[in-house]
Amino acid sequence: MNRIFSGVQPTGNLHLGNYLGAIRNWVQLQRDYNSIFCVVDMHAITIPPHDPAELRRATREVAAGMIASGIDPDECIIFNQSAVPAHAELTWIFNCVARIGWLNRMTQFKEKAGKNRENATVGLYDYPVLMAADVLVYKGTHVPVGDDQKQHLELMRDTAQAFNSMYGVDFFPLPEPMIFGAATRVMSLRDGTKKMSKSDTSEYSRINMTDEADEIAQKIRKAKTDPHPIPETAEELADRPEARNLIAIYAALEGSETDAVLKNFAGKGFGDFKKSFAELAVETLGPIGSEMKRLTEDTTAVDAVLKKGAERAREIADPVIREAKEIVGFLKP
Ligand code: AQP
Repeated sequence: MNRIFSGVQPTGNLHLGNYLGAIRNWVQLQRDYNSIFCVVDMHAITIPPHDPAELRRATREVAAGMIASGIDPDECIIFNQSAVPAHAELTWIFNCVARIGWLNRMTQFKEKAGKNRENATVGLYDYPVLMAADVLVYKGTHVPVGDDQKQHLELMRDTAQAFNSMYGVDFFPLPEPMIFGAATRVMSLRDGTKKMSKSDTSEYSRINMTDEADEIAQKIRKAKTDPHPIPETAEELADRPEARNLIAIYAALEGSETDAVLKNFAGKGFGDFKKSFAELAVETLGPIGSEMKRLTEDTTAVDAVLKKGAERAREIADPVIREAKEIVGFLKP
């Protein structure tokens, strides 16, 4: 059976983009794939400063978000990355395979490092190599991600191929990205050209999965739009990024297409649309948010899922890293 691996960073509150672009798709995939879902806490420390207590809170919250959204911890593996040392070990081997030129092309590094690149951590620069190790240490074949991660997937495939050819083996698979539907890139509610992100300083830029109904409604009411009514065709949304984003999110929440939403609302103003939008968002996220809160009040259940998940993950990763080390020529300990 094919194996999927995907992860979420515990870098803040889970939001609608993480849900529509990633977690909701994983819930569908778990039936057909051997599935590993990871809270990537090692990735989360690549941008300082960070607060250790907040990292622990967010790690549990992400795991709770996966469980509350419908990922079954008995069927799938849910664990936190730092609990499986093989991720770090394979990263070092891959650091000696991947090329600086490849990493220099990564747009996410450029965006996240900002203008003061000299001050970025080595970890942030090396992020895509750790991500390659995350998937390949399980010989993952498919990686469901948002469309922002396509470039990292290319680097992962290049690294696997370079390792195989460097050592004359056919050891690592070349993982395929899986990118889904209308909301592959949910944009900020304040700026339709920026992706919705946990680290955006504006709370009004995103809807968190644990937001209460009145917070969701308020954020949607305040979401940036334009003065024009809702058009009849998707082409007319081309130069209206905020309008396009809200319609796309609505379609994703409803499980329909942009055209169907436009048909329903064409000619109306955004005031009416936002009321229906808020109802739909509360209906979808409300029960998930409540369950997440219940699961994080007493952390025993989430901690038990992560512990069991890490044990199962190590059972798969340990033989792979052992063999990779032998291929490289490291003596057996
Ligand atoms: N806005 C988004 N639209 C669609 N998918 C998204 N994802 C994240 N933001 C959006 C998808 O969620 C999964 C987990 O992402 P992540 O937390 O590991 O990293 P990220 O993409 O860097 O997410 P954030 O929210 O922007 O976090 P920060 O602010 O910490 O960088 C991935 O599959 C991602 O594609």
